[in-house]
Amino acid sequence: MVKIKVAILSDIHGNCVALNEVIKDAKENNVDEFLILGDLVNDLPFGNETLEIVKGLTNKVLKGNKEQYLIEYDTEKYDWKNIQFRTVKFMYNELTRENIEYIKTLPHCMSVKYEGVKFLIAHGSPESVEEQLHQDDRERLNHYTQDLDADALIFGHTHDKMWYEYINNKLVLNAGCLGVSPYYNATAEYVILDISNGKINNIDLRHIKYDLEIIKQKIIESGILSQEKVLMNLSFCGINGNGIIRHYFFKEAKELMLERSGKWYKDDAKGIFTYFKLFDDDIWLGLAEKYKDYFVF
Ligand SMILES: [Mn+2]
Repeated sequence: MVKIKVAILSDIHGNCVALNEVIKDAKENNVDEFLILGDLVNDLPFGNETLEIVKGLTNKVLKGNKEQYLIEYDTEKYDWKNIQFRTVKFMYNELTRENIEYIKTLPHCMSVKYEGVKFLIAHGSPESVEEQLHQDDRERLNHYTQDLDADALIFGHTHDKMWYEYINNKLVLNAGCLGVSPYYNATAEYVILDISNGKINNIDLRHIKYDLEIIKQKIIESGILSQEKVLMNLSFCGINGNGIIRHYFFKEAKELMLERSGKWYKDDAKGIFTYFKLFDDDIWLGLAEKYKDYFVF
């Protein structure tokens, strides 16, 4: 009987420090194969470093919405003035041409099969790189599993804690968030599946510690802080246990936009505004002032 161990890594978000710790743990656990579910780059500024690791690990890699921003920016060169968009521009300028071309080749979902078990993997959902599937979205989860031509549907994107259950006899697994999980201090989430004889025999939801101080120094050295500090601070809140601050910030920004304009987000940006949700600069900076005690940069 052949046994295989498959590691599922989702939402790295440029956290190459966490990624290296996860790979080390996976190898110690005799993982044979890696699946990587998108949002490889963006929020943390270590894009090329992260992509080099990813490319060396596997070719079973999906794009996420964060890659989609860069792909569309490369095609359209939007002239967005918003402060909020500066981190995407920074990443676009940081990435090598080879890496921009690489992310353009990535699919948003993929079928894979190991030892007779068929998986459909996606970043958001099988239909969209941006759709969020939470565990309480019963109607959508039923929709995606009732005629699913696979034994398992696996995705990430929501940054919910890892979860799984069987729906319509299919395994539905959210692989959590490796790079910026908002629920823990400096802890990466990923999943190892044990597969043999046409069955998934074990689902191991793993939590791996990494060194926050190394990331902090790397952020300072990256130069991103001279371009934009607010999103960087919010991302850091997302990894140092203050994820709730990031949550409040975006919730309040949406409410202030709604009050002002009748819409949650600015809608004058072209193309990727459907993915990339923009707020007015004064709302963005006002909230940064409000939450500055939680910001480290
Ligand atoms: Mn995403």
